Amino acid sequence: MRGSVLKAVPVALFLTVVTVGCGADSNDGANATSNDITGTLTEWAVAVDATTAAAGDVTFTMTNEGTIGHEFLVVKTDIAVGEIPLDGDHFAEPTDGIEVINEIGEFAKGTTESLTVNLVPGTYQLVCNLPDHYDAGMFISFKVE
Ligand SMILES: [Cu+2]
Repeated sequence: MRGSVLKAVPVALFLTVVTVGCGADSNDGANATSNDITGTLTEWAVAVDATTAAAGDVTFTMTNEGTIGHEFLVVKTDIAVGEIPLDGDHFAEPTDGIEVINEIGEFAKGTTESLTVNLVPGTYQLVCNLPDHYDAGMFISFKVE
């Protein structure tokens, strides 16, 4: 009995860290407006150098600076950032209330890919939807004016 309690403690701590680290502050310092955006994907965050764009073509040049593969989705939604309901370990595509505009499919660590999308005004999330990655904090809010 004593042994099983001790084994449970590290698991509980790990879950707490993951929950607290859910990317709430990952857009610090990125309030600029741009239609030519550079960003990174890491475990477990999406970061961009501008979080607002003007309506029209927006190019995202994303580098996977993590240690595993990641993908990059541009999602139009009014759902709060990080709160898209999951179907198991990721959100289903489609899910009510979200529109996946386009995506860069999973790409390897250390590589850079770009994606140009035509965006109308609204609120968006830039996310990775690989299993458990969104839940772990791979999302950031994005706005088009
Ligand atoms: Cu990912």
